[in-house]
Amino acid sequence: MSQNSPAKADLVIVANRLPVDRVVEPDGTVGWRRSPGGLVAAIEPVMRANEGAWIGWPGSAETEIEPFVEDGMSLVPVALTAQEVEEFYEGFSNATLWPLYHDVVAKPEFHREWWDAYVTVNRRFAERAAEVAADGATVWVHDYQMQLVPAMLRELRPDLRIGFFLHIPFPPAELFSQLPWRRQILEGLLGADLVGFQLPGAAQNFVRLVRQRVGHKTHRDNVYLPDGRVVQAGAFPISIDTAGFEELARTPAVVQRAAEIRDQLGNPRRILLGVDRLDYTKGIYARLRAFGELLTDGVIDVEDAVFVQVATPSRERVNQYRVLRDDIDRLVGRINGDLGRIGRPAISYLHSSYPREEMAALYLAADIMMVTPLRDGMNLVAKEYVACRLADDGALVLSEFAGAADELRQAYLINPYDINGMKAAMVDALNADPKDLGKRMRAMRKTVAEHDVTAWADRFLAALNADLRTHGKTVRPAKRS
Ligand code: GDG
Repeated sequence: MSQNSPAKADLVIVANRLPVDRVVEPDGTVGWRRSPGGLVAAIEPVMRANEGAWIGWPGSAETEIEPFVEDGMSLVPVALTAQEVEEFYEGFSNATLWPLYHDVVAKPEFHREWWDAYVTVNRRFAERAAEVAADGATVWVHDYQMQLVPAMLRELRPDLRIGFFLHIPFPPAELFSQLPWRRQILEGLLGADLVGFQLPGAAQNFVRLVRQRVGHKTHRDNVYLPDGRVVQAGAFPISIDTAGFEELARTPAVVQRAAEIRDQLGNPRRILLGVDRLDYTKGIYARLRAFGELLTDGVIDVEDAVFVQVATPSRERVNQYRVLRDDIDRLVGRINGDLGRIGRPAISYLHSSYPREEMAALYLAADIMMVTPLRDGMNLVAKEYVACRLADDGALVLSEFAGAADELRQAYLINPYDINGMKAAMVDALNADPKDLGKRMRAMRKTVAEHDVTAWADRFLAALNADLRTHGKTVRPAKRS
């Protein structure tokens, strides 16, 4: 290990990305900025309480960076070559696993050299974690890019407590079984003591596959390995930094910006909003089509309602994402060309990413939030919208195929494949009685207030350490402010 190696950590986070982005200042100096997102916010307090370390890729190829401390967090970069970025990240992670785990809504590609790169990179992460973890430490591995790390790490360090959490769906056996390396992935995950999923159904899919494909004994959510070890599966639905979003939504500058946005859009009676990474799982195409048809049918008028779609650039080097971008560009162009008027485009389409404050202002400005994924592990945007609606107004149209639909039962739930059903729900939401909207929103706001991201992290870590309470080392809970 290098001289700059961090002190051994009692809590180690392993994730594809470090929680910081590299920034080059105007004067040429290079620094780091904490990346936006709930995961960092949730994990940071537990990291501080346990002098934790975070292992991840810094985000650019071919950069060897020594471990460093940023904003009080000990960060341990893992380098990837340009070829590994292509084969491990863009290839196996995002063109094989991502579509396979999302109901095969795009065709997964299977390439043996991508798999080899996945194995190599997972081993590098596992080795780094083995070096950094203190005796008996807890290691929390995140997401689909890292599914082999638990078993590789256990082999190197049997003393560790290892947890794994999958942020995306875990598919049913019928789909997962397409994967040529299905058994290796299952065995990789079984290296963990606790394997967490967003929903109970995903945990059941996993346990059933382990029984069928690996042949271990299982009972309910437990897997019994021949060596006597028990692996527990379970559902841990992730959430957001609810208080943080409420605070943003109360900030005068954000409130003022929301009014400004409405004004700049020409003060339409209704604003519909979509906010997504530009991803084919998010159902952006179908929702814009539904809106376009409502205009064509004369049910709504462009003078009356506008659709704002923020599509954050994502995975732009992966072919399916390029195709999607062209499809959406064309659809937006056609709808605006056919149905817009001077100064009144039907859809305000923004292919760009924005600061958190602007996101909160958009949530505040929108009367109807459209979250219509074809499949989504959770979908945090739905929860963020709800958290920002301090006045208990606004409507959430939500796909029943988003994990969030399990908790946000009072949303207008839709099947994103059923365009007529989606149109009907949009009309219902547009014409709803404010009292009814208030009742729905209050109930949903209560849910996200009670189940925030800190509660999620605490619950996962408590379950991971449950049987250590009496013998062994446990992770200290975060100090609450
Ligand atoms: C994966 C799973 C699961 C988006 N654009 C901007 C921006 N965002 C933020 C949103 C939200 C997050 O990114 C997106 O989270 P989602 O949950 O909606 O979707 P994925 O990126 O696909 O996340 C998903 C999640 O992991 C957590 O487990 O819920 O199912 O697919 O927080 O606000 N934030 C800023 N500017 C943008 O332009 N600041």
